[in-house]
Amino acid sequence: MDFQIDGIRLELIQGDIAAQKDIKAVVNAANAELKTGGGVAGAIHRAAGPELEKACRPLAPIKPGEAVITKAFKLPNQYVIHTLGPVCGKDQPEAALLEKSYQNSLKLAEEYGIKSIAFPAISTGAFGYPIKEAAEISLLAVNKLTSDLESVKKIRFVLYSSSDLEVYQNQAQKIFQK
Ligand code: AR6
Repeated sequence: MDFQIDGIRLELIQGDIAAQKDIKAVVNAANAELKTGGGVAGAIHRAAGPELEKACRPLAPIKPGEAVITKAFKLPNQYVIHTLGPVCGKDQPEAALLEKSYQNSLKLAEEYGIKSIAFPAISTGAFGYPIKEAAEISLLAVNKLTSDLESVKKIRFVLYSSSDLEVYQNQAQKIFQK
């Protein structure tokens, strides 16, 4: 499902964040140490190869809501933007921190002149954020920023399951089709 907002194309798809060939920067749902892990971080580091962890070392640790950027090595992209989402029920205020993760990732994309960026559903796996709330926060974060974006022309959300995609589609229809 696609939307057009302030000249930005917003795409919602089901897929693997490590297989987004036509996208300049993919976002990693990272851990504070920027090491490989499970879920998104595992998929991204496996596909990028060990050089990615080496490149991350001098940038770690990061705090919830922060984002840093590296090259993408063997991934089919140019950059990886690593952000640490909040652990639900632990890092407070969690909604604001999750919003920050999206804002800071988009800010970095702008700084690097990146035209297309793909996000996973940050914090909704190991970090336990409910998908419906997380979908709303992430889509509203994008909605707030679209008018300020100059480089970024395409924002893709890559959802792992069909049920997560459905939740995102429902939230996006509420937010963007008023
Ligand atoms: N592509 C797209 N989405 C995926 C993929 C994939 N390959 N794999 C999982 N998801 P998570 P978090 C979905 O746990 O909650 C890591 O171990 C998944 O279904 O990757 O921010 C790190 O090392 C879920 O909806 O990220 C951290 O310690 C979403 O991506 C911690 O987990 C996020 O799941 C970060 O936890």
